[in-house]
Amino acid sequence: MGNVENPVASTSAEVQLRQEMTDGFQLVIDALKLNGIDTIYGLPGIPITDLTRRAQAAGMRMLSFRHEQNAGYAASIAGFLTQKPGICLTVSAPGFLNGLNALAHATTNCFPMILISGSSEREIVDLQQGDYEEMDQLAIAKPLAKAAFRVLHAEDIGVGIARAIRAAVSGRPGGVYLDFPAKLFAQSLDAEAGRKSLIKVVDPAPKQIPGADAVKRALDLLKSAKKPLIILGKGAAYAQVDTEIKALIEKTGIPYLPMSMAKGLLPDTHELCASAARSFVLPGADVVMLIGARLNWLLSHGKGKTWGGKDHKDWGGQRFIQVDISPQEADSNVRIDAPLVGDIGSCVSALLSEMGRNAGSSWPKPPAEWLNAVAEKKNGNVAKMAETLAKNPTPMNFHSALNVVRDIVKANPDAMFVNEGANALDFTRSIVDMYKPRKRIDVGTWGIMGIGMGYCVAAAVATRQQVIAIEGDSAFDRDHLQLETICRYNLPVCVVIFNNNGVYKGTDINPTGGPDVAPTVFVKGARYDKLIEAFGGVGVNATTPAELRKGMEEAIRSRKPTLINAVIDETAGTESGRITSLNPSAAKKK
Ligand SMILES: Cc1ncc(C[n+]2csc(CCOP(=O)(O)OP(=O)(O)O)c2C)c(N)n1
Ligand SMILES: [Mg+2]
Repeated sequence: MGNVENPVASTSAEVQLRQEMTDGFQLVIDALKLNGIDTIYGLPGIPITDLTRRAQAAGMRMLSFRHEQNAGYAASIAGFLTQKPGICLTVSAPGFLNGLNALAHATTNCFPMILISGSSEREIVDLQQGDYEEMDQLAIAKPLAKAAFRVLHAEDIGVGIARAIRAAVSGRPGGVYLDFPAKLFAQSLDAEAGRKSLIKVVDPAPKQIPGADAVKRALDLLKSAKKPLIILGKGAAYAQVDTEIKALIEKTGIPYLPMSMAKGLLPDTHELCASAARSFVLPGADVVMLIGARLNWLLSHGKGKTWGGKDHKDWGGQRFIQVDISPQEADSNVRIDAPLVGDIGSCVSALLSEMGRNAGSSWPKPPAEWLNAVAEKKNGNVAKMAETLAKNPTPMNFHSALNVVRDIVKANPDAMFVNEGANALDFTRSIVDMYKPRKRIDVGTWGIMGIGMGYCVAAAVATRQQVIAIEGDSAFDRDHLQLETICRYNLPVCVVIFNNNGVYKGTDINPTGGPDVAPTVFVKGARYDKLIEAFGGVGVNATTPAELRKGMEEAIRSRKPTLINAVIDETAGTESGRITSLNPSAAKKK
């Protein structure tokens, strides 16, 4: 073997042979690239360090985070924004567990994401012999994922990744777990056999066409309505059929409510947008068409006082049409009179073409009485809000700060907008209008804190737009070190911390009079702006709307990583923001 004269040099035949080999690392990279996946969010370590290096060397964008949970959130929202599974890559056991939170979040929110984790040796794990980072990760991931797979042989990597992609994006999207034991990466394989084992997934999210009878049933019900309402959910935003949805709203002339992440699907300033009259249209409507929106807690389960019911279990008088990709969604909370099952694009197109066929261009507009009542309520509320926003109290409060944010977003409608907190979330959602689809990304189905900085990174990377984040000082809790990630990649992110000295408010006191502060209270007057300065970013302390405006305008002009510590009146918030009623002790207090 080898060259007799020089044992280190190889014969050309050997070089040839080596060039024709591939390995597990390479096949993972090749399989992802073959399927148009060019970005990985993760954190290196045994056994995936070389995978991160080689992915970068192969031209993929490899974004290293300071915590897997944030990388996972980034991957999940990248999936939402791009309709391709976002990839999160972690090490075994503890890294995997850190990523798992985001995997469950992706599944709950119907975001396509794949968590790829390295794992320890099967035979040792299965005999529980105490391997390095030993854990049966596949078993743990399964209940939290839409699907979970393990690959043991390099020649199965192509199939494993193809299955993961299909599971993540087809039907109702979700989080998928892929378990890659350490030994897999080092396995070598004939390069040609490796190439042939890869799968370029054909039609990963096939259209699902609704039945003609279901379309007709839905339209008959809609036409019978005297007080119709359409609710757009984030599923409608995910579908990327913005023109068709706009056409449906405008052709029917029906007032609509966008759920939080559907804001901007049509501009929030659209005359049919009923956001400012939410508490009037929900109990008032007689027929409600849900498009990619579930009747979960965010819509009070379709019943109770919100919907005109007598108590929390009582149904209102509404009849529902539900457009959803999952046949199991209908009747989950109340009766659905007209389920329309299919992908949102196919369903909305089918509705439009059936409307056109039967009614020509003259689909009957809803009764003027309903439209006028909605408009009156909305205009009244908008005028009231304008008065509140025009005030300039000292110290700055949520409203006077958001008056600035509102102007900045209006002037920069393409900017991505990230939002988390309690009051910092609820006030922002209702005050800051969005003008374009999929710009607003937030706490989602769980109302989860800690998504912010991961979302900022992914939004900047996936869209290349300026990112603005409005963060409660507590919501920002889990995120501090990702400021380093943002600075390291020099991303155009402007984080604004609404600093009210705590969770909901900064005013609670310890009833015992002891030295510990109350559990919801933080260090008074903390300077979050100093955190980003540690990593070379721009820090701004803003105590007035004018300072906030200047800081945000400068951040957007410079595209430099910026953190603005917006000092907010610590008495201004309410317990749990808008969802005080879900809080058992708060409900008792009064
Ligand atoms: C992971 C997680 N932990 C805890 C909570 C409970 N929670 C809801 S809002 C919130 C923080 C609210 O405070 P802040 O972000 O400062 O907003 P503010 O109301 O003060 O503006 C917390 C801890 C949560 N939703 N998610
Ligand atoms: Mg706070």
